[in-house]
Amino acid sequence: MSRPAVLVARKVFAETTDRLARHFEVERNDDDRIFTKAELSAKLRGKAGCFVTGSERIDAELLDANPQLRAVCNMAVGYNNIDVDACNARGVLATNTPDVLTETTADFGFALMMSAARRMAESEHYLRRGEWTRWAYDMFIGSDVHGATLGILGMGRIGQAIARRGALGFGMQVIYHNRSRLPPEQEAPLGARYVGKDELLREADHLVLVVPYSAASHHAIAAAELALMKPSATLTNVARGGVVDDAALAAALRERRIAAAALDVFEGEPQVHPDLLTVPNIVLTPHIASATVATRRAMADLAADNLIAALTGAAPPTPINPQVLPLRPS
Ligand code: 8YV
Repeated sequence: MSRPAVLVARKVFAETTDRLARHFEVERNDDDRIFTKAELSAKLRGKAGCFVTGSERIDAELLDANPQLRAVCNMAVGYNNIDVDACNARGVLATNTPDVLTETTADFGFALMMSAARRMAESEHYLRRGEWTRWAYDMFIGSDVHGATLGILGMGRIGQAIARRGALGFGMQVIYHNRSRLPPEQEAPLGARYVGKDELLREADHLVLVVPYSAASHHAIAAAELALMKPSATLTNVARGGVVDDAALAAALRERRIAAAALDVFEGEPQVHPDLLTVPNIVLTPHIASATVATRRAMADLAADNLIAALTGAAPPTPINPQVLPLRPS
């Protein structure tokens, strides 16, 4: 029997593609160029499965052009790049990589929040420009993280891991807003208080966004929301671009309506809204919150585990839509 063919849509660890090659005919993308929609569709011809990242969009048109496709395995926890309804309608399995990146992403989210609060990027740029000629009592004066109120929008796994760092490591009061309230046994160890979104915006000293992107969370933070925040507050986004209205944020930062922001994700990335590049009080990183060697390895391994299981009749470890299982034969 011939082996199923799969596409690995982006360059990943050689160990990952070698492992997949023990099970499948693998087409790789060692140039790591992001395929256009038409190229991706053409590359998927004859493939039973694909290994993708957040950069590849999987939609109804692509699935219809490739009716033989049975599994789409994302190397990311967020899966707004995959039209899950379209997968469900066609019996295509979609998988993601939860859990393995939670602590690493929380570390980075916390680091970004601290950088914004203590003006690390802004002061580093000043130093590099050679402008540091003397000490001054109010030079890059920021706001404390310890003991402050940490506001979390989106209290999933990563939100809770950030809350844990704040509550247990930095003595912060944690408030959060989420679609649903956590059970008391999860709130209690964090001392976390569930609040409405407006209260979250009004009370947080440091607001961290960890909410998945969807039509419902599009521009969840725009001009009206920023207007509710304290002028001394910071905003950190490690969720997805599009959750924040970047133009509105740049205006709020420029006018010092909030103190500072830290963004790892951008609407339309890798493009960055030009206004964000010219405001001083912001830390900008290129979507690297999960980027440690161990975590990226674990994410790649889990995506590969899902693909191997899906196409060999085993149970995929982290399906998004398990209701499509068992998969039809190719
Ligand atoms: C990935 C992420 O690096 O997992 C996610 O949802 O945003 C990041 O960890 C990115 O999506 C690449 O697939």
